Amino acid sequence: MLDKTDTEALQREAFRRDALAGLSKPRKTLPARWLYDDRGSELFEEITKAPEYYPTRTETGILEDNAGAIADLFGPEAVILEYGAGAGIKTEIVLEALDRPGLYVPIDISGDFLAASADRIRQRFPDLAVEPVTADFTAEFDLPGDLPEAGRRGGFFPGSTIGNLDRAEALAFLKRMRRHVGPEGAAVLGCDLKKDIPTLIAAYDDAAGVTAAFDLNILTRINRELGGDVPVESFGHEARWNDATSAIEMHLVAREPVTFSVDGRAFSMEAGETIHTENSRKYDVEGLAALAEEGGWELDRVWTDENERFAVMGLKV
Ligand code: AVJ
Repeated sequence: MLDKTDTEALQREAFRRDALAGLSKPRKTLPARWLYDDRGSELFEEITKAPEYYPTRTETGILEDNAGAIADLFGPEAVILEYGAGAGIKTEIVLEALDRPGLYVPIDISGDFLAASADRIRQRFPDLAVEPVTADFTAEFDLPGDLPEAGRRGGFFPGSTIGNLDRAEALAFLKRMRRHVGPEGAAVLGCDLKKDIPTLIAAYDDAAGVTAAFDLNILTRINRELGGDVPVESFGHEARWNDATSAIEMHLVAREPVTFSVDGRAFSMEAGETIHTENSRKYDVEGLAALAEEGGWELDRVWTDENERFAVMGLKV
């Protein structure tokens, strides 16, 4: 087992590699996963409460309204595998509705975060067995070898996290989850839907500036963790719609010419040049169902809200 200091050192090294590589590209990028340090996770929590950011409250409403049907899909004594363990209230809604759940397996790359959410679930459901797995679910990893055999295995992937993956990654993920749940398995997948562009842009550039602070925080993190001197005040946040990839993109825009260094390497940007920090792909139900089918799944049910902003899909093998 790696201890906490080792894990932190490895993470920092990976961040350094990703940051230097991304900033060296002709079109600068930083992988979205690095947005989520402690401050970034806190700011994301705040985003979910912003009036413009409809996905979290819409998905929560859909899960509440259909918890019984979701529990039926998973069946009695289910073993629930949750990919990314930060969904909090959404997880509780599903676990609460299940008929004698067999085991809850939260999977997350951040060990600290995982331990904290596993503890919260144990307190809330004292009779439920919980077995956290520290892993990057976008890569191959092993499930615990001793999963109970009685019930069905069910994947739970809420939050439209699938939107952060490109097509190939999303397909690989769907296939991996399919292998994990085995021949009798099921899954519940939450996904934000394509809609009018102003609604999407507002959701990723809220008036109170929380999303801007979330995006800019990655620069502060570079300065703190990688010995950078990026002039954070010289950057602004922008949300853009990319029609070709059907994605909202977050960009950090240099408002003026800037030069800075990170880990001793010098970088410069012209006014208006950007660092692309996140993709949030939007699907329509047909497109996502087709992708799921290619990944080895059959669409069982689709639950949505009255405005069809967000979809929760029930999948079966
Ligand atoms: C957590 C990745 C689903 O894409 O909507 C929210 C992240 N970024 N506002 C999303 C996010 C800016 C969020 N996901």
